[in-house]
Amino acid sequence: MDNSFHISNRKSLYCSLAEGSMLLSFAGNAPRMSSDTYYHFHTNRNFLYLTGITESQGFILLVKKAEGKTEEIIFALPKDEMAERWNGKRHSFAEISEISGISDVRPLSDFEDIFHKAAISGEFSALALDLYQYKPGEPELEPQRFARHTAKQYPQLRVTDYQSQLRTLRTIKKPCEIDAMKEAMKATRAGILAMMKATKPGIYEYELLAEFFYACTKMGVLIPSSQPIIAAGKNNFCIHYYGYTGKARADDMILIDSGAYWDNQWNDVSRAWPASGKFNERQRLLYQCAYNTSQYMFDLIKPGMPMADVDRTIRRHCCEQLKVLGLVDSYEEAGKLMWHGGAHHVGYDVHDAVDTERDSEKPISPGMVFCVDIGIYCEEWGIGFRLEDNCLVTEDGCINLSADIPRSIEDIEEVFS
Ligand SMILES: [Mn+2]
Repeated sequence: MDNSFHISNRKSLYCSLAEGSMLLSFAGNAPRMSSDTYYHFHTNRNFLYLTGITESQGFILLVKKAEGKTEEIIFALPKDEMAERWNGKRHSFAEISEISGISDVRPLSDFEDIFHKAAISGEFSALALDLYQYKPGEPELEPQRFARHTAKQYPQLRVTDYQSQLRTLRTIKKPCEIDAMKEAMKATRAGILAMMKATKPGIYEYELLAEFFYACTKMGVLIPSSQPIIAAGKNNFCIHYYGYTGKARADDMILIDSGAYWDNQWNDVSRAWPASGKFNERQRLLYQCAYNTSQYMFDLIKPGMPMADVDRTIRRHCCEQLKVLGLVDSYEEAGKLMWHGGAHHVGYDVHDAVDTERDSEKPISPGMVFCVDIGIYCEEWGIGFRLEDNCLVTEDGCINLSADIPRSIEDIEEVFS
């Protein structure tokens, strides 16, 4: 994305930052897998949103002084010929400056001194950090470590969490983000269609995984997905199943929950189809409940509706149909078959800018992109699946960004004919 996107993101953030504040955002490090092997590095999304830099270990210091004067510095790994011989080229400081639109780029080693001088200058009373990702009991993350260090060394700085400001910004997508999601959707579609076309009774889940990766990678999507969920039969009853070892029987439903990634944006799409290519009666009855509900939601969603209403309406609409089938007696029993919520934002993260209870009653606005996700898990019938699409909110309604990926019973069966 063009640096004007990241410049405008920082500008918006400054508006919500109090004078006399500093803000630090860390790119992060890839965790060690074993010995000298590391997991694939996935840059901290807030850092990426603010800078466009995908390299590890850097961080950005933003300050807002009295009278709204702002300054910004990126600290990054300097060039290192030997390290680059092994692990690939690092950006030069000029390149970092070009990507981010920040002119002041310095080596990591400069940070301690600059931060110390600012912290004791008397100009600042608060330090904002990205603290939301930490869950008690998990290993401490960089922002938590820095919060502890600040509280001890610089008690005059009140440590705050800037996640809610960033969340507000990130939930409204700019045109370049929507373009990237649409581009990603071409690969998502190709990957899902490849899996549908390869499906036959007796196929293993890992064979479908290979089809998905092959189709996406061939299109230049080198991170084809956050870990794809590909399940058959009883494995569909594990919502986040990553086994890939199951074998589909003719009567099984296949469930996939996946999405490609393009220019830092994710898709998150779920589809389900019968391993035989033809829905049997019970599969048809249940699938039609989810499909009708999804169609109903895409007709209904528009700006002004509270976000939590998406979830509530999905539940009510789907539950009414499950009642007709005799699978539940009342709305209170919906949870027997509907095991998860029906809406979450998607963008820089697959579960983007996590909704808190406070956010969920806020009205939907144009530029939001969230999943409309209808899951039905009927253990009694041995059928579990979900239908999940990506919904872009427009000025007067919404658009289904994943509408081209077969979703009606007729369109799915057509793929197999
Ligand atoms: Mn999903």
